Amino acid sequence: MAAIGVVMGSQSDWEVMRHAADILARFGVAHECQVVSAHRMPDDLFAYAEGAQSRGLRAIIAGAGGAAHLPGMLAAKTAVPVLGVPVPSKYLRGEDSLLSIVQMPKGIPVATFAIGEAGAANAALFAVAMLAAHDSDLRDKLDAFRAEQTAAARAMRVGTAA
Ligand code: RP5
Repeated sequence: MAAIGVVMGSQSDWEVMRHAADILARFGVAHECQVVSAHRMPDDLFAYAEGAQSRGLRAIIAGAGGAAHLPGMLAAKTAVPVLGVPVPSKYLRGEDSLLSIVQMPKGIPVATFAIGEAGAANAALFAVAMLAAHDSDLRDKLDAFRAEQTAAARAMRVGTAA
């Protein structure tokens, strides 16, 4: 049973959203990935949101570009936390996506992440952290992941040694 749903408005979003799936796979978190277009599949969007809680989803990572209403509409239809990922768009480079997702009116929150692959990966890391609050194995894996990053950063060298 999937704990995290990864949804996106189009197949063209996958290049970005696969970074969320990669992180979830790395942490061994059961997840599902699918296209649920808000404006082309509104009935599917409602069905997905309405079934999220009963199917055991603990969070939904939703990526979309342009007038990106997918995360907000999902959040409007389910109390399962929605993590929004602004996908870079063709003409406005994702600033439209970001503003569409982040500017939710008061009352229906969407946690919004950075534009593009960093946002997708961080949304997944955030979901892992949420699950890790009640899962010590996952917390250990998250600590190890961060320790690895710290070691890699400490090993960075620039310029020429004197
Ligand atoms: C949005 O429109 C999708 O999330 C995607 O980012 C964008 C373009 O979709 P396609 O025209 O590539 O299907 O709904």
